[in-house]
Amino acid sequence: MKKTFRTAAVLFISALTLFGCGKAEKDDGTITVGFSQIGAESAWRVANTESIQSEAEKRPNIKLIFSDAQQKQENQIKAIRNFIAQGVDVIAFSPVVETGFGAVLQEAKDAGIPVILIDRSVDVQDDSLWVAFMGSDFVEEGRRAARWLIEKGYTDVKIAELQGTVGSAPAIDRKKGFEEVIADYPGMRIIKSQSGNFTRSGGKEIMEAFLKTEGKNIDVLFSHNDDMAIGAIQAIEEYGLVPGKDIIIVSIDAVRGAFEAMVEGKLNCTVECSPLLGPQLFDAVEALSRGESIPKKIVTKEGVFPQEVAADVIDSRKY
Ligand code: GYE
Repeated sequence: MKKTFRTAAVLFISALTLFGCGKAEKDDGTITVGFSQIGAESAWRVANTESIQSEAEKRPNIKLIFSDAQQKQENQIKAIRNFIAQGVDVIAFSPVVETGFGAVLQEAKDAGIPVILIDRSVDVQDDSLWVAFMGSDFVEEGRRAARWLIEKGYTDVKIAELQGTVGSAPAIDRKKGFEEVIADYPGMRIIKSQSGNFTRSGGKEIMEAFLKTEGKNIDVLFSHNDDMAIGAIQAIEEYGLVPGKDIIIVSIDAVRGAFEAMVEGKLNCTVECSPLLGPQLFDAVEALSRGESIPKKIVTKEGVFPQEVAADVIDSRKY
């Protein structure tokens, strides 16, 4: 296995943030963390939840209050208000979309509760509303998907794009990075682009619609996550085309299902996005509770897995 294909730990960037958090620990040493998860829309999300819950269980001083928002922003806002009312020590959350969280984050700040953003970022004027962000560089992931196509010589292609959840950081940024790179290649054209909401069923449904109108015109599918690509593979087979051959498919996440599809020759490449954020989340929580500074941004270091390496790598995958 090549070094570049390994998931490395983390890369610390950006300035250090000091957070005066006098209240991040109870007298008995217990640190209560309220975590608002987006939902269970994808294999990535399930692995992310597992990473956070299992890491919390390993740490006797951590009490985790887990809340599943079922992909609804209003549920996340409610959950955060509940955490504030309960007086948790730290709030962690993965914002389903980027905008609309300013008011509730201000409430958390006013209550003196530090907020750690996990996986997705928010779009707020005042960056002091959150203490730290930990997750991936989604723009770079989009660039990596496009660069892989170019490296393979797929530069004269009509592309269908399956976008993630509308308004979410990964959907916005992956599209941006991908478009930035293909802008230099006039032969690479996105002819269809729609959201499949990061789910398998969404990916299948939208791909069916793409095929209905464009059929054999589609040379490449760029999917913002593996689950939608897996749904789309089913749609392509049902339509009578061969996924991975008639339509070249590149997606993002590098979950186990993507490796299985690559081993079967149905998916061509997956760009890694690690959901295993539990250990670093609770390291940061504990550092805050000791009154230490933590980095404002911790960006995960990730690789790219083309089909050729899938069989060698599949057994070493952790999600
Ligand atoms: O790519 C997708 C999930 O925010 C990085 O959300 C995450 C994305 C991931 O549903 O599979």
